Amino acid sequence: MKEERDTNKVAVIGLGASGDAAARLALLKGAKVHVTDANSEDPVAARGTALRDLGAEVRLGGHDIEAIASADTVVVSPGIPPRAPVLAALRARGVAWVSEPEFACRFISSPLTIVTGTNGKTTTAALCAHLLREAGVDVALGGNIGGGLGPPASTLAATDPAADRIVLELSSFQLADIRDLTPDVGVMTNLGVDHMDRYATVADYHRDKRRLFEAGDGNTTWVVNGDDPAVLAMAGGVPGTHLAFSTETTQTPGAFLSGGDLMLDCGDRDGPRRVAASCDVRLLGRHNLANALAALLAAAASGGGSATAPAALRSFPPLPHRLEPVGTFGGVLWVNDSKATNVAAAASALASLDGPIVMLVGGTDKGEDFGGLVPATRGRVHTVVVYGSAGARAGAEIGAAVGGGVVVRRIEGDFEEVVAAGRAAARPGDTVLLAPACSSFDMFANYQARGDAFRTLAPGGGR
Ligand code: UMA
Repeated sequence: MKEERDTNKVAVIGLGASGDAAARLALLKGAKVHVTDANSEDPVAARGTALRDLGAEVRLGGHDIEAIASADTVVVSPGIPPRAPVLAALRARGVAWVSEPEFACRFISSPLTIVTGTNGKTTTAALCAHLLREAGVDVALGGNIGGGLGPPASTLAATDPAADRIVLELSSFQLADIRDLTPDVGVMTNLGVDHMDRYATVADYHRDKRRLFEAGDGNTTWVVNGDDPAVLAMAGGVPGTHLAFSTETTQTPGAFLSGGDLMLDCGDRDGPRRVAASCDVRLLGRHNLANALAALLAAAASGGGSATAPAALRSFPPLPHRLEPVGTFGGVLWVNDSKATNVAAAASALASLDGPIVMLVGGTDKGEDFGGLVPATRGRVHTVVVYGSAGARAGAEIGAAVGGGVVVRRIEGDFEEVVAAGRAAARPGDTVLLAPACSSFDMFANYQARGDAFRTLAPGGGR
């Protein structure tokens, strides 16, 4: 039997940053809004009170399936996994839902540059927006990016006047439930393994990433990683214009390195041209050269000229929690890469730094094989401090794969003890690198809080 739906009602499930923004957008557009969260504590409670004052119906501490199912549009927060009971109940009733950026984009008419990928998507999206801004384009940045770097897509959709171009970072969780959202420019930075606590298989995770390519049309320009066979396989045969970036080979049309130069060839009559020098990129590591090439291509495809690129690259600082140099204390450099929440990202961080390194690895176990870190440790890392709920498994897998020559030290105490163990192992000239390869939720609210704690504890003075 078909449900009776209220065509002017929007239900929003989850009252985090994205649910809050979606509910505000729906209210602004004159919809009746039902907002619900399984949690009823602050900050969810405070958001609920504010939305109630704006006219929303708010249900906290559980979900009212009838109230959700009676809405014409159901918006689901990205942190709610598909197997959550609320979604299982909706599925059983034949009720479909959309992700928050999909809902937002129904109210955005500006062209969209969408950036996704396993790693590097925040840096690429933020740098692309910066390059466009410095080239004089009126651009807004948001989406998954969070961390104070940009708002949810719904906040951008509620902004009047709208920017001429919107750059959105989207996660696989958000891409899973898009429907009509169409990228003008779509960027895939790379495809690796992540979120194995949410997906049964890597193929399931990649299936959600593939939604980006399914969302485009013949007018979409694709910017893809020419060094990543999984990306190339996924993008192959997709309608639209294809540009690739590479740090390994000469990619045309696309972006590549030549000597110390960053080269661009957008497939136009100009052919390959030098746009900047590698040393204009202030970010550490070869993977950030790849991100810079991706951002340059995406900015060019989004209407940004390249004349301002060298100065724009030079004025783009390291982002917080992404290979962020915290300082040198007692001759030891401390580097915060708290955003390295999977093995591939942590291995990239390691490969970007010269040894000797003391590495801090641990947090919530996402089910990845920590042995994947080992090739990048060779010749660089002398001590790995493992901790948190993944600590025992990380220690065993790294220890087994690395053999002798590297000390693996397990800390069962709090994060202050972890940092103290890092300090004790480091000698002047060393780097202490926080690249946890895990999410943070066993000890912290999120990776930002973990990075902030590392920054605070790094100078010492405590234990
Ligand atoms: N909840 C329910 N019912 C359930 C389960 C959960 O109501 O059955 C509630 C929770 O109590 C919580 C809310 O749903 O209040 C879930 O919120 P959320 O986890 O979706 O968090 P938001 O604050 O909306 O943040 C999300 C993104 N978080 C995740 O995808 C986990 C943020 O990305 C993003 O910045 C924000 O939307 C705006 O778009 C962060 C992230 O870590 C940065 N992303 C992951 C990553 O980059 O690896 C994907």
